[in-house]
Amino acid sequence: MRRLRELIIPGVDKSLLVRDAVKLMPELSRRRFIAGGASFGALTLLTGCNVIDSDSADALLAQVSKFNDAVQAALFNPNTLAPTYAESAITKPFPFNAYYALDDAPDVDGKDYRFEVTGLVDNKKAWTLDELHALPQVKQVTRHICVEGWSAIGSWTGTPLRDFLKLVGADTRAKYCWFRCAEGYTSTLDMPTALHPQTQMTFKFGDDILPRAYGYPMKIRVPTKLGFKNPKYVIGMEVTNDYKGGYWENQGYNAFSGS
Ligand SMILES: Nc1nc2c(c(=O)[nH]1)N[C@H]1C(S)=C(S)[C@@H](COP(=O)(O)O)O[C@H]1N2
Ligand SMILES: [Mo]
Repeated sequence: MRRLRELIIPGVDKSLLVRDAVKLMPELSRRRFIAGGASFGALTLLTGCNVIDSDSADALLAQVSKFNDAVQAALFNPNTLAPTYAESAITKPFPFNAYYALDDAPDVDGKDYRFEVTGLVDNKKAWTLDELHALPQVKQVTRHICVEGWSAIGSWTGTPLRDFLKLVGADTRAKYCWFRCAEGYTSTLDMPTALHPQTQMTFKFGDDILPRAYGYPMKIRVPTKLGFKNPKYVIGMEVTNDYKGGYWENQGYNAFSGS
């Protein structure tokens, strides 16, 4: 992934590209895109296209013409439910993605694993995997959208984060939930997104324990946010009023994907 904000694009007039894209968008997305300021940055984040020349500008327009209104609407408005799909729609194999190759992904030992809950919560505690697995779980089949230009449908099972926040006595008037991962990755969710009914502490992919590739032993699945706001190998959560950013947030990917 590269920084999108400061791209200089020879032969591409950004404002014309935005105007063309608006014309191609379905109704609901168009209204929300315009309400959001119709910026070039939002367009690249929405489509996942890095526009570097006129060919990639064409690719972006082709992408817009395939827009699924319901998916885009959920990304634009955190109060909307993300669409769910039949199990037959699950993408196989589901892609692995990180800022490194799969061989370098964290290999977390489930026996030693602890999920540390800190910050503005009544019950600060380090949870074992057995304790987490004992929580009530639900299955969701949703689409994961990565700004790098791919999307895929997956099946994730776990505990709604809002139920867990209630359980630990989190101050839900706080602004953020900040997540730390085993290899140092971090990400921030704004509290409304953390409390969204589909935001999940995920322990399974399909019917299997979450494989290493997808974040064993726990990821935070957020179908209303882009992929980078879905931290894997999560080892800590802090409820806080301080904006602590995150691995990609700090590199400029914060404009559209949520706080
Ligand atoms: N810990 C950690 N979580 C992460 C990342 C990462 O590099 N490290 N990459 C993010 C990005 S950009 C994407 S698209 C998804 C990919 O998840 P997947 O491997 O399950 O497809 O993980 C997100 N969460
Ligand atoms: Mo991503």
